[in-house]
Amino acid sequence: MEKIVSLSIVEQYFTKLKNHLDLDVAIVGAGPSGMVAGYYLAKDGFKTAIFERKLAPGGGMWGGAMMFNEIVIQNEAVPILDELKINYTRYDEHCVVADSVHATSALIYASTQVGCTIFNCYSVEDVVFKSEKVSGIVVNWTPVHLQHLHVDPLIILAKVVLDGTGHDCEVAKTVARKNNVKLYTETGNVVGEKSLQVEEAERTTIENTKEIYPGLFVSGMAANGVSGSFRMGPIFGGMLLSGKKVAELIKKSL
Ligand code: 48F
Repeated sequence: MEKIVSLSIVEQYFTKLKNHLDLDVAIVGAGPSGMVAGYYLAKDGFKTAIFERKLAPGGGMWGGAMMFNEIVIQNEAVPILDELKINYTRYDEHCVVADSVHATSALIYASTQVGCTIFNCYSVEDVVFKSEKVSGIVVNWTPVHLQHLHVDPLIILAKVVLDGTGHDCEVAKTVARKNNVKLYTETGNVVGEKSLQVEEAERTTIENTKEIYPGLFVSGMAANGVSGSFRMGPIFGGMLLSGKKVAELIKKSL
């Protein structure tokens, strides 16, 4: 039995990894926008995987506001909650509130249930850059980064890469910095996030969700950071709508 425990895990894991070395869509970051995008892409049959640095997927959604574990979602995004069977309570005519632990775990369940694989403990440290196009990601174990070990990474090819890394816009920054290219932003670079302004930020999150370089899309707070818009705090409708929008844009591009 001892051997079966180890062998079954090793064989199954490497089968899974082998099946995901060449993807339609590689999503960087399992925050709400990345997981919603993963849900809508995988549901329609696109080979999609999310690579998440941390042990637990979920990004900034678990903690609610200051660890009061409730989140606000405005009406426009409620159909996504309904589709993903996420429970909520109506607060007023504009918005509902949801338990953030329930909502986050529901997003993890819904996206993986339709076939989007999440690889946790993976840090994306670079992209594959071929023929002036983002064509995949370069990954390593998060503990390798934490320990500053000099260990070479692995490569995952993808027709499209989605930067869902949140406030840090890590993939977009790397692409601009390392390849001397101009992103489709006002400055040609990552503009950087502004301070808090809820309504404006919720609106621009969706507006800024787009392809910012051939093969590279952005969603969620990464979209706002790249285009220089505001943050919004513990309101999540924009994140969910951004994930849905980017999935639609990516489907059209493939
Ligand atoms: O920040 P995050 O939750 O992304 P999001 O979808 O949602 C933002 C909200 O949570 C919140 C907000 C809403 O009001 O402002 O902040 O934009 O999740 C981003 C995920 O990406 C992972 C990170 O650990 C987090 O789980 N991540 C970041 N950089 C990397 C990464 C990387 N280089 N490789 C892998 N994962």
